[in-house]
Amino acid sequence: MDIKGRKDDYTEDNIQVLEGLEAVRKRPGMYIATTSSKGLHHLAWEIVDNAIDEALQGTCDTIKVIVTKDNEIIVEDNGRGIPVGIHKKTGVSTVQTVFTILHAGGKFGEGGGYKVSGGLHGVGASVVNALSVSFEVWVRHDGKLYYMCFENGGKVKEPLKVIGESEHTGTIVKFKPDPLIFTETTVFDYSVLRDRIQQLAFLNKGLKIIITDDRTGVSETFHYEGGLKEYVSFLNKNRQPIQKEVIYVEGTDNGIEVEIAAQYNDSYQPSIYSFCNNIFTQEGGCHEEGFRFALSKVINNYAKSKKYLKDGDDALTNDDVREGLTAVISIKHPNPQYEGQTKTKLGNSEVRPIVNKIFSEQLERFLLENPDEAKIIVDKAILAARARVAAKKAREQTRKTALSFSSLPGKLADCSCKDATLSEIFIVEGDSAGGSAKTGRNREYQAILPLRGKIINAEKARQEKVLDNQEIGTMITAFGTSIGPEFDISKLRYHKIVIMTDADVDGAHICVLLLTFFYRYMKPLIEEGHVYIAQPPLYKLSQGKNLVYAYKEEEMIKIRTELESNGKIGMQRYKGLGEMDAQQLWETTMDPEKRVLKKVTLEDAMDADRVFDMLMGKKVEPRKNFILENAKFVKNLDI
Ligand code: TSJ
Repeated sequence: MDIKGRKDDYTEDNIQVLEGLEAVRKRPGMYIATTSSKGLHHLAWEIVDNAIDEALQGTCDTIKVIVTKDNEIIVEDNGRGIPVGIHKKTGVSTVQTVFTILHAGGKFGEGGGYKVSGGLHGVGASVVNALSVSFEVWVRHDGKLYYMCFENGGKVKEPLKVIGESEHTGTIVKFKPDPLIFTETTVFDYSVLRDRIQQLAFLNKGLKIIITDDRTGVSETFHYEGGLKEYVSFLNKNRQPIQKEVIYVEGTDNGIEVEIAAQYNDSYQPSIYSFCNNIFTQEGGCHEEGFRFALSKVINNYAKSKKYLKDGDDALTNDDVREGLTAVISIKHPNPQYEGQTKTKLGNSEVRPIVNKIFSEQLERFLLENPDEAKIIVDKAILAARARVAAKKAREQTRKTALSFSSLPGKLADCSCKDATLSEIFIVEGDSAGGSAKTGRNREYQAILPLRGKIINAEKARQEKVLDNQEIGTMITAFGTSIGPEFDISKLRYHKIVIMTDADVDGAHICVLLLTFFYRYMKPLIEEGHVYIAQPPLYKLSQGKNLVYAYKEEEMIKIRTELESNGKIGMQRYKGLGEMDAQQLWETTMDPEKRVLKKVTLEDAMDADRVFDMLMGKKVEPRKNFILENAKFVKNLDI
């Protein structure tokens, strides 16, 4: 396009710009998927990711994130500052371009590096502007401090201008999400922000990220020189590592950066997390496949060469060598392709041989240089292989038994409805609550399974042990799906599985045990949204014949204050489900018209696994701290 042409188009471009941001406001779902709390947080990530991009260029080492008292977000970096000159294509400043043209964020500088961006895969800062009531930016560059601001969905309030001097460089963005768009909530959740920020600090070693919540005065700094190595130590914090050090591998091939950290612990489950460009690839993909392939190939070769595996022995499987392995795989790719149901599976096939080569070479060297560590790893895998054979027999036995009895467990009070899509099963803590639930339920479509005995920790025990557990066996039979490799969701007998436990620490513990079992043995139940947590009320308030239930403390205080003005009130704090009679349990917790259920997400279940040991109370201190800190998990349980 020649200069004249550009000039002629200029007004038209301008109209397009306005239409662009208007389109975002008309259909926010197209750009941020949801305007729920999750979408609200996406806005923060979009801005943070832009600052992280600058850090990935090596031009920034500190990022500050602030939540203001007014629920605005401020993100500040000490990078080069967004370019302030006139942008060739738009004829206005680059700053204005970034914030008013869709998809203009990131690589507008020539030969820019990775377009990173989490969650939304980089919709651009302009989308955040479009969905904000106010949006301000400060740029420090060339000794000057520049400022520009927008209002009401990206309308320029003040164009870019110099407002002072500056000795440093960097960018500051401050925005306030528009309550007209985010109708559900405009309140940022500190624990959501801090968890991801800590993860970003682990994934980008050396980068310092400081998060401050002005609403509470809390501030935390995350800065890991060890990066992924420290991430794996963190994940293994409540497990018992069986190796002295975390294995750490890095390399670059064809512009693809690979970083892997791994350490075995004494549990029987793998905890392997992979990322591409800082995005959690929940469904795995080519980087994970390359890693898995290398892991089993190298360990098998080593075991054979050292004669730990004899000539006639079966090779160790992928599962055998992954047992008890905590690992994080992080790659940086200039052109990632995401596939799968949730677009979180890395599809770039060229990544597979690259990760395989880098990890194979360095793992092999590690084993040769550390024969004691190597023996521990091989021994663990060989034990896993034996256990696998035993577990298969146990599963076959379980299936045969289930078939031969071909009847449902005695303590299950089944529903009469045979349509699984309409049926629900309540897993209830304790016999007395189980009794009330059986009496109070709608027996047409609600089944009750009371739990009596202890549920085994599926994280800590071998498969045969897990299957031996009475309570687990009963659940498997009741659900009808079988487990593990034989799991078949089409056989599921109830489309809602509702965990109903007391709203105390022991109840939370049982809940965690159940989630851990589902996560490890029946993951599709969670992935496909069949698992729920019931929310029993915490208080009953009464005034004459008037009864009101409160599910949270704030709610109770509010109701109490309102009722008190009318005279004397009675209040009961429920310590357990058992304190409610059948009618009350139905009304408050089971009646689909009135109850509140929390749908369990994969993240909830993953967290359950991580926080597990703290709840087990083996070490008193962490347990106490957990209960104090677990605002997030208990809140998840409460909602
Ligand atoms: F999201 C955002 F755009 F609002 C935003 C961008 C928010 C924050 C907090 C920081 C940033 C940002 C952008 N920090 N640093 C940059 N860097 C650039 O935009 C930049 C600077 C120089 C050059 C160059 O080629 O010289 C290129 C780029 C992309």
